[in-house]
Amino acid sequence: MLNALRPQPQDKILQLIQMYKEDPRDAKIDLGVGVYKDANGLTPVMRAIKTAEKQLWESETTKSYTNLSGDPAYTAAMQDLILGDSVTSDRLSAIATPGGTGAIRQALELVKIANPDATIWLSNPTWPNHPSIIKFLGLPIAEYRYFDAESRGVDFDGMLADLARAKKGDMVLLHACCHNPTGANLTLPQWSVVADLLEKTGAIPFIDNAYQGFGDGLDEDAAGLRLLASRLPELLIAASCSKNFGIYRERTGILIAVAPNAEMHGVVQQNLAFLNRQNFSFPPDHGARLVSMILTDPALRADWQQELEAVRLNMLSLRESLASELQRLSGSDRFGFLAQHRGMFSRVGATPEQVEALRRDHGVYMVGDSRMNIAGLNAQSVPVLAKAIIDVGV
Ligand code: PLP
Ligand code: TYF
Repeated sequence: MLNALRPQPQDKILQLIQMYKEDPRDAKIDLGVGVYKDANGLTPVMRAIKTAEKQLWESETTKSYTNLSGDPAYTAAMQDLILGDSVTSDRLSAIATPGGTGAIRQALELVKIANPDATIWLSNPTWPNHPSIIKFLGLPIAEYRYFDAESRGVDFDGMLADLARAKKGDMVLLHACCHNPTGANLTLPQWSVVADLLEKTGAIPFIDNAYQGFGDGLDEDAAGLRLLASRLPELLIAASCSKNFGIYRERTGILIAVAPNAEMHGVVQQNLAFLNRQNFSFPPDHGARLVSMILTDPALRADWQQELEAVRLNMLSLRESLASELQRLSGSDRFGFLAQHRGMFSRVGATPEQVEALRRDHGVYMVGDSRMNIAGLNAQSVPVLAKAIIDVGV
C-alpha cells in the first residue's frame, strides 16, 4: 500500500524556515513565515499567557475529557471577542478546533455535508492552505479578483464584478483583516457594499479571522465581519488564537456558525460536534483554557490587550520606517503602500528573480511572491532591507 504513495508538494512558506536556518551568514533577515517576532527576533510567550499557565497549574485538578465542542467558557468568550453584540447569541453555534486551520477544515467539511455543490470563492491571492484544503476535500473552487498589483490596494471593482457571479449557497471566503499575503484590506464602507452584494446573490460569507488585533485594534479588525453578521442570515467564521495570543503550537481555534434563527441552533451545534468526533474527537484544551481565563479575568485581559497593542504598534512603526527609508532611497512615493497596509504582511512587488537575488546576495528571506513578514524587521534591519530592495531593482 505505502508504495503507491507519491511525493506531495511542500509548503513554500514553511520551506523558508529551513533555508534560513541553513544560511551561515550572520547578517541574514528572516521575513518568511508569519510568526510575530520582537526586536530581538524572538517570539515570546505573552505575559498574560505565562500568568494564566501558572494559575492553571495551581488550580487544575483533572485532565479528564472536556466536551466534544470544547469548553463552553472558551467558545462563549471567543464569540464575544469576535462578534461583540453584532448578533444575538441564540443564533450561534461553535466548536473549539485545533488552530484556525482546524476551524477552516471543519467549516469546509460542514459545507460538504450541507451543500457539496457549493463553490468556494477565494481571493486572488490568498493563503495557500485555503485552496489546498478545498481541493483535498474535492469542493468546487473559484477565484475573485482582490489585489491590484499596480496600486497595491484592493481591486474593489474587480472583486464585486467577480462575486456578482456567485450563486445562492456558494461560500465567499473573506479575510477578516490583515489580508494574507497582501496586507491590503477592505474599508468599512466596502464591507457594507460586499454585504449588499451577498444579500443580493444569496452567497454565504466564510470569514477567516486569524489576525484580530494585529491591524487597527481588536474591535476595529472585527468591524467588517460584525457588519456582515448584523445584516446577513448566515455566516461561518474560522478564527485562530495563534497570533493574537501567541500560542501557535497550542493549536487553539474556533469555528462559529451564525444561523438565521435560534431554532436552528440544536441541529447546527450537533453537526459541528459530530465533525469534531469524526475528525479528532475532543479538541485540544490547554490553549483554549488559557484564552478563556484571560478573556474572563479583567486584570489578565487588560494585560493581554496592552501587550497585543504594543505588538500591533511595533509592526505599524516598522511599516512606517521602512516606507520612509524606501522613499528616501528611491526618491519616490512608490513604497508608500507599506505604511497603508495592515497586519504582518505586504508584498513589496519584487519579481521572483528579485526575490531570489535578495536571498542570494543579501540574505533576505521572503516568500516567492515577495510577501514580507514585517515583524521580522527591527530598527537595525530596516535600512539594510531598504537598501537591498533598491539594489536588486524593485
Ligand atoms: N488563516 C490565515 C490567513 C493564516 O495566515 C493562518 C496562519 O497561520 C491561519 C489561518 C491559521 O492559523 P493556525 O492554524 O496556526 O491557528
Ligand atoms: O502565512 C503564514 O506565514 C502563517 C503561518 O502551512 C503558516 O499563516 C504558514 C504556512 C503553513 C502554516 C502556517
